[in-house]
Amino acid sequence: MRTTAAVALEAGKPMEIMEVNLDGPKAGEVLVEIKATGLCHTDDFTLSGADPEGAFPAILGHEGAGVVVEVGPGVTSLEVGDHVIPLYTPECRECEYCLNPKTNLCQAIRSTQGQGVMPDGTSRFSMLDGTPILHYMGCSTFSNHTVLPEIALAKVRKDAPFDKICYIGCGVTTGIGAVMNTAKVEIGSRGVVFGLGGIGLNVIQGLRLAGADQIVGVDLNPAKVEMATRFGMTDFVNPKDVKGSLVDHLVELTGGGADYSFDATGNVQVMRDALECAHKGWGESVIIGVAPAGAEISTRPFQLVTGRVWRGTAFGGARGRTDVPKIVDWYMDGKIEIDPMITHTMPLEDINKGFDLMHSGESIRSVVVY
Ligand code: NAD
Ligand code: AHE
Ligand code: ZN
Repeated sequence: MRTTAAVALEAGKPMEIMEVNLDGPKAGEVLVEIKATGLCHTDDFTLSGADPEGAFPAILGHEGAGVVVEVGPGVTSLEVGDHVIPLYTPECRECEYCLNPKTNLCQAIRSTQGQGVMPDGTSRFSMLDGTPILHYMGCSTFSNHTVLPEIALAKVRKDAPFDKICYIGCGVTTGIGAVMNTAKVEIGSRGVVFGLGGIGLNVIQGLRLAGADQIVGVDLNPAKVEMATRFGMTDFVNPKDVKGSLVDHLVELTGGGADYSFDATGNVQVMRDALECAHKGWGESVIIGVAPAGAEISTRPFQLVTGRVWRGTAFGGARGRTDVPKIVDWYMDGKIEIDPMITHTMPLEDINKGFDLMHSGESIRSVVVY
C-alpha cells in the first residue's frame, strides 16, 4: 500500500512529508493505522544526529496510538479494529528478561529494532523509487500507517481518545513509571526533578500520586513553572538564579537532600547534580534523560560509598502490554491528567513546526493528529 509519512532523510535536516510504500504484515506482524502521535525529545535527539543508533533515511516517531488494519499469519492476540499503542519496549513474555521481574527490557527483537528493521531483517517501508526506509524504535509513528510485531502493541480500550493516549506510548508512562516502578517512591518522600518538559512533568505527576511531601522542580526555563505547579511541584529552582552551588542549594532546600531525584534533561552535568543532591545514606537518583553519543557521567565514588544510589530507567520500567492498558484506564478514570500537557496539535504537514516549538521551549507536548 501507499501511505503518507514524515521521512527523516538525513541527520540535522527537517523531515520531508511524502508518499511511501508500505508492505503488508508478515508472520507475527500487524498493520496499524496511526491516528495520533506525540513528539518526544528522543525523536529530536535522533534527528539531530546525536543518537549512536541513528540511521537514515528513517521514519521516526514512537509515541502513537491507532487502529489495527490487518494482521499477519500467526497473530493471535489482536484483530482488525482493535485500538493499540505501539511499544518501543515490547513484551514477548517469553525471553529471559520478560521472565525476570527485575526488568522490563524485553530483548526478543532488540537487535533488529536497533538496526531499524523488522525481526526478519528487512524493512516494510520504501521510497516510491524502491529505496528502503528504516523503521525507528520499532514504531515509526510519523507515518499514517506502520507495521509492528504483535509483541510491540498494547491493546487498549476503544473509548479512549487517540490524541491524548498516544502520550502514554512514551512520556506519561516513562515519567510516572520512573516514580512508581523504578524508584518505588514512598509516601512522605522529598523529590527533586530536573527538567520540566514532557517527561519531567509526568515525574512530578507521579510523585504527587505517590504521596511525596516535597516536589522540587529544576529548569532553566521559568515558563515551565505554571504547568509544573499545576501537576504538583511545591518548589521551583532556576539554576540561573542560584548564587553558588546548585547542589548545596537543593540539599538545603530539601532539609539534607532528596530521597529521590530524577534527571529528565539528558544533560550529563545535570545527571551529576541530580545524584549529588540526593540524601547521604539513602538518596536514590534516577537517570531518565538520553545523552548524546560520546557523553559520559561522572561523580566522586565517595558519593556512592556514602549511600547514594545511581540508577536509570527505560519506559519507566513498564511492561507495555500489561501496564499500558492500565495507565489508559487511569487516564479515563481521572486518576491521572494528560490533556493540559498537550499544548499543541497539528497535522503531519506541520510536524517540523512541532519540533521548533520544542526547541523554543514553548510547548510541553505537541501531538500530530492524522
Ligand atoms: P523536553 O524538551 O520536553 O524537556 C526537557 C526540559 O529540560 C525542558 O523544559 C528544558 O528547559 C529542561 N532543561 C534543559 N537543560 C536543562 C538544564 N541544564 N537544567 C535544567 N533543565 C534543563 O524533553 P522530554 O520529552 O521531556 O525528554 C526529556 C529527556 O528524557 C530527553 O533526554 C529524552 O530523550 C529522555 N527520554 C527518556 C526516556 C526513557 O525511557 N529513559 C523516555 C522518554 C524521554
Ligand atoms: N539509542 C540511544 C539510546 C536511546 C534510549 O535510551 N532510548 C530509551 C527510550 S527513550 C524514549 O523516548 C530506551 O528505552 N532505551 C532502552 C533501549 O533498549 O533502547 C543510544 O544511546 O544508543
Ligand atoms: Zn520518547
